[in-house]
Amino acid sequence: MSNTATAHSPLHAIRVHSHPLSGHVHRVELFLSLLGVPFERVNVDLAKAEHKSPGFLALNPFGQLPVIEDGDLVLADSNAILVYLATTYDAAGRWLPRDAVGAAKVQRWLSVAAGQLAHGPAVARVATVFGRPADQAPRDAAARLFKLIESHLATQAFLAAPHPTIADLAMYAYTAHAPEGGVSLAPYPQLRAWLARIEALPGFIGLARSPVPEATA
Ligand SMILES: N[C@@H](CCC(=O)N[C@@H](CS)C(=O)NCC(=O)O)C(=O)O
Repeated sequence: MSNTATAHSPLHAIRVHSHPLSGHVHRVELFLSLLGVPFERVNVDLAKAEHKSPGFLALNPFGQLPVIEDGDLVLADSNAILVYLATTYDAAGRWLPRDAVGAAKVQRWLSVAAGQLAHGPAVARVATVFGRPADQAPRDAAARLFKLIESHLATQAFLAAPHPTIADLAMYAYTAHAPEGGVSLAPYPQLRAWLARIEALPGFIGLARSPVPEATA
């Protein structure tokens, strides 16, 4: 799919409060890049707890990344931001279909991204990348999720529609980077082919690889 026609472009770059290792931030920056919407990063130092500072809490009382500023709009939560960007800047309505069933199929996977993906692969990765004690439970949860996705992708190229949607973007980074958390993708050829299809989209940008040993088997 080529860069989507935009409903309109913002008059100024969208500000993304960001961290280079965050998969939640990545899905927002990836979508902006695929849409061709200009954005600028404001890096937030999680190690220095800048996300709990009064200034940041004024933007997001939950004290989490990402947050965007688009003119006067301040918006937190990665999946809410994807919905906003699709509704505002994708005139064709392909990234978030407008019909009831199409939109619901996308929402189903946004819920998985905020649920099983966040609690499985993302938790496993955060432990190794940030040097915290690793636990087997999120790795087992990741394997259960990937097995399910593997069979889902046996009959379709993308998660929620015959073409890529924001569901694929929300699910991408913590799946692609699961080996950094000790979860191998080797048993899931359909899943790896789906990752490659996303990586082939014009305007794709990746999440930085972390310098940790990766699971390969
Ligand atoms: N539901 C939120 C979760 C975001 C999230 O967990 N962000 C992490 C960075 S990847 C964060 O800010 N963690 C710091 C904290 O929770 O204190 C979203 O989708 O934006």
